[in-house]
Amino acid sequence: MPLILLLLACYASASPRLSAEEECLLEVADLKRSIRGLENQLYIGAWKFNKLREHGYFHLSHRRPPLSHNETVVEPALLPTTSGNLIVHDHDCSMLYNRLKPPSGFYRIKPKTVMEPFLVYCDMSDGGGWTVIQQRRNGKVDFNRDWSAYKDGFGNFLRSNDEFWLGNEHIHALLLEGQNLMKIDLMDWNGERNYAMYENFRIGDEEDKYRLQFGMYSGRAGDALSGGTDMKEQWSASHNSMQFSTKDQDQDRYLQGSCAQENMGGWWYNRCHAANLNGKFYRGGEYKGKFDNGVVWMTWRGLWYSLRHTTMKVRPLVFMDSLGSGDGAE
Ligand SMILES: [Ca+2]
Repeated sequence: MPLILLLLACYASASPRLSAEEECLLEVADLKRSIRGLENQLYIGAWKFNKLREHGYFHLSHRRPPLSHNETVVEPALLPTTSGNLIVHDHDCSMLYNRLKPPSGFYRIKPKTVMEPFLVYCDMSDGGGWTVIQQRRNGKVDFNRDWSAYKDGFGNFLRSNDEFWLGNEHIHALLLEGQNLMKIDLMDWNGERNYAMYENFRIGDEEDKYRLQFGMYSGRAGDALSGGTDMKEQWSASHNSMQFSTKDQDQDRYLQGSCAQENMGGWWYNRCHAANLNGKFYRGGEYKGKFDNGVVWMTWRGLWYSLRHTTMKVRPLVFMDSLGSGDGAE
């Protein structure tokens, strides 16, 4: 480790006089600044590498000098998804955005100190700083999965249009502290977009079966998570304070059967739903069937229309992208 050697050399050569000690401290501060600079370069390098894998090409702004005869080409190692020796600072994508303002893409975050870092998609558009917990795009990923799959997360974490569920353990950790804002972006099969936002979206731990809590709604797609505007609908379909259910764990309020089995996804089912974003992916929008099990947001396109794109993304309620930007604040 060159840094340790430099520090040792610095202390070994220091005379007992105070000025030398101060000189050493200055040098250490300089080294710390260099480390931060190198870490920033590492992030940007990791992003470039991801882009390269995604698109198969990448335009480097500075051309690498040609290799000399005795130099060998070193193949880049694949980025580890859950462990490794990269330093992860950021609790979520908003912290990363404030620190480096990188483009949208997959990055590793670490919401709690006692937690392995994990890969998330950061949406750095739409004001920036969004951590994405769910994405539907093309129906390639099966969302009709069991408890342990929803607990740990599933899907693909490589390309911007990949489908995934971040995992209830990760989502719980991500939303544990502070006040946040959940934004749900929707798109129908005509390309029309809509959205709903909820303040203080959070879920309980596994012991409480990842129970959902959320606050005030705003947006244009309607408050489907509260079950709609009708009292009767809300009684049967509000998702607030519901526990999570999957096909193998029924925590819903529908006594005669399993909402998760009928609606083919893991969700905070009541009796059963007015929103079913993890439901079955139907091409074309309108669908027929025994159950209203499509990718549904009832208050916008109704129960018998399955949406084409959905994104569930979260960031702190008070988000100021001017804070901490630039050279990496402490
Ligand atoms: Ca049931």
